[in-house]
Amino acid sequence: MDVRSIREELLKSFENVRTLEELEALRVRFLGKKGVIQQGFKKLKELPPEEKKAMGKLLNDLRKEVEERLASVRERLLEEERKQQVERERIDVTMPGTELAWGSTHILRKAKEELQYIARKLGFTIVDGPEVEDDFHNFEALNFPPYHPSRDMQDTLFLPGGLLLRTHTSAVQIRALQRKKPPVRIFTVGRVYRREEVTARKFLAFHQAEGLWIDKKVSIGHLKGVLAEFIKGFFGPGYKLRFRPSYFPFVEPGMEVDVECVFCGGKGCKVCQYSGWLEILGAGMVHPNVLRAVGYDPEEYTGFAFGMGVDRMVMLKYGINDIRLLFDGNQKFLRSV
Ligand code: FA5
Repeated sequence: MDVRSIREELLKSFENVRTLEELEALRVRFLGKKGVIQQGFKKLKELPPEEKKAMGKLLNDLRKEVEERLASVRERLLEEERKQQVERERIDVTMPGTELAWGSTHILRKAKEELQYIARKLGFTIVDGPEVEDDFHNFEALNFPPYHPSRDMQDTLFLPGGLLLRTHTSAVQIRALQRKKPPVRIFTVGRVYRREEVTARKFLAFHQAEGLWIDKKVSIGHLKGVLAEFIKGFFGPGYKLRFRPSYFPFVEPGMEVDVECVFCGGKGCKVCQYSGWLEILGAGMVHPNVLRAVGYDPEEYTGFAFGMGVDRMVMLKYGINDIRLLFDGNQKFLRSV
């Protein structure tokens, strides 16, 4: 067996190795069970004893050398592969990035924030209330007697366990009055629910803003002043208000408030049905029965409350003729307002 020529062949083979697979093939060829070196060891027994020792040493040295070679070539190949990978995955930080679409505030949220800003400036505290209510807060304490036809004014969505989805933010009035001591001056904006047939002007989950001011000697004059400030703050200066008598069980006197048509400036157009006025809210002086229901003395305290239709106000402000557009999430529309 010519160990020297095996060694030469081996060294030459290592020079040509390009991949880890080729290296593995070489390892098998030289070091595997049926490999050249192993075969050499097998043939040792056939040699005369004086040659056996020298040949054994040669083969052992060769095996060691092969192992060292394999290790160093593997290291070289791995290093090359790492370099290629870095090259492949190189990032050009000067390339323009993927443009991310910016979100923006929905006009209903914007309106909510604007109304809250005006309310704060007028000294109201912003509060919140639950959307799942009980009969007491949504109706009874607001002077809607059980089985009274006034309850039909707001078609209600009932839940199991005597609960309901609040039909108006006036329920928050009762919670605030129960929690606080007079004077009470609170403002809330939130979602309310009614079993309505959806039309261009009516939705079944819409938004209201509610204000309540209870103190000694609060008059209807204060109510008019506060509403005028809200309208001016929200729509801009110059819009006239009109107060019309109306009925809500929880106020006396009750009224509905119209704003001069923002589309035609009061001249009369299709939107205001040629009346020059648009209804946006209900209001009135808090009924003595409501104050009594929460333990306030109506002889000592008076106050007013108002409830605005936020979606309707947004429609007027932005000239939107269908309430459904506010809830569709249509980006084309939302970007256009
Ligand atoms: C009320 O809900 C009373 N709680 C308002 C109130 C508060 C009166 C405090 C007195 C004192 P009304 O049902 O009219 O009232 O609703 C108030 C406003 O909500 C309406 O003027 C209108 O702008 C809006 N609104 C009512 N129903 C819908 C609906 N289905 N879709 C969109 N907006 C509505």
